[in-house]
Amino acid sequence: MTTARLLSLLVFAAVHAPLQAHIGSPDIFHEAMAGPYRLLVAIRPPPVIPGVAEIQIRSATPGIDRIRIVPLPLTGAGASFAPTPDVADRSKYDPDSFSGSLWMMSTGTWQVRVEAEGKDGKGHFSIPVPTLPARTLTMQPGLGAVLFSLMLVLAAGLVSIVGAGALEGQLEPGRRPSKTEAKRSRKLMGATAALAAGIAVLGNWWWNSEASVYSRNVYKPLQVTASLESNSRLKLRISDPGWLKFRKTDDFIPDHSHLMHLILIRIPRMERIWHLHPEQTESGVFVHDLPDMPAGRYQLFADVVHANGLPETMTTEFDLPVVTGKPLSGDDSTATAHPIDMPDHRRTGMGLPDGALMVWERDDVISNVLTPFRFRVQDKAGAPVRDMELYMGMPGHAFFIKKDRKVFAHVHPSGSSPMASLTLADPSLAHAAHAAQSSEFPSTVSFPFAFPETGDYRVFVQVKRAGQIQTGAFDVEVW
Ligand SMILES: [Cu+2]
Repeated sequence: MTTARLLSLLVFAAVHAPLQAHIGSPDIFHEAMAGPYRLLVAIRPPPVIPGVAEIQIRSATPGIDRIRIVPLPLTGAGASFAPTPDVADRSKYDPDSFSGSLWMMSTGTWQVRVEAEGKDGKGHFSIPVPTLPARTLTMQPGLGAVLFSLMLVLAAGLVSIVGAGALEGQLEPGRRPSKTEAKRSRKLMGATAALAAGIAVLGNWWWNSEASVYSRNVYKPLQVTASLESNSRLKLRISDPGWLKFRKTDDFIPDHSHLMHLILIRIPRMERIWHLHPEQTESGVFVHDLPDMPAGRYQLFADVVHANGLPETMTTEFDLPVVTGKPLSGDDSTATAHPIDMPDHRRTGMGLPDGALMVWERDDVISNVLTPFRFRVQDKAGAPVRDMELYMGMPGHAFFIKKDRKVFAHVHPSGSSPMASLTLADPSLAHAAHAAQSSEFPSTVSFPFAFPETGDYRVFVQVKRAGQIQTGAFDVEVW
């Protein structure tokens, strides 16, 4: 059984993906070592908060006796007081697969701590989980109708009990009620009916006000507008459409040493991509001096991470005239790809500028199935290259983008969480990345990901070799 086949056992039931951090791709994927065990984890955050997150874990290392999972806030005092962990259920069919569900109690950022124990010892890691209410649950019309008729029956019952109690209940057997008594009973019944109606109206008002308070909690991503100043300076203005008070537009923390990762894609053909890092000039304002760019329409995806570890992706479209700008520098990069309206769904190799080849070890791709997307870089002779470096602290960066741009996910070999959020969960990771800088890196990078829905996608993969940032582009039809 290949790794892809083994890992494909991590499957979520297909659901319509609500919009969250990343775009249209709310599930969280993570691949890391928990002590001696390599674990692949998929987490589906709850769509309503409080709600239940679904967790699936597969070990690539055999010999695990038990996996425990526990939810806790990502930051703040609660982060150090873990409740008693739950033991994840082992699959009946695959001894290396585990699953569980955990309650996420409040909106913001949580983490799931995964602890593995087995014949080789123990280990653990934490995965940040944004908890963003994506919708309010609505009552099904059928259930509403049933409950409404039950309420009418109850109200009618109350009225008739009061009426009978006031009239027949007071009479000796055999005596007929007088006119005055009958009138008094009818009055009481009328008053009871008015009271029942009043309670129903007040109840409805209370329900609606609760619902509207909750609907204000439903996650609304930050918004961004783009404008061009002085020919080549791009200005991004971030605004908050109104969500929870704790969200700010000036509390971003560096992720791979940049406050913002900006992806610009020329649309609709997606034949050019830029990965840039604008600077913050004032609260909610970022600027960047663009390189040379052709005129056209562009889609922008801007990744930021808040101080509480919550990642957000903003998006907008805008038009540019021909831009004559500065050469790219630092971590900025650009690449050219074939137009997405002429996709090649069987292409496995993409030539790189120095004659090397980036090869996608591809397999069939099915939506909602967690798959390691593996890319190998080989030299002209077909041998693995030996000049791979970290690009912004990572062996590689991958962007999974749907043709209609309704899905955008920025993924690393460690998974879908930004390094800045992971480091909040485990500060020792920052040192680990630093230490790794000096060693030689493998020529293969692998990204754990599951497409949230079927359709045509493009995958951009970026690696760094001997100081050069190189980008591959591949097309995939997801079933
Ligand atoms: Cu990245």
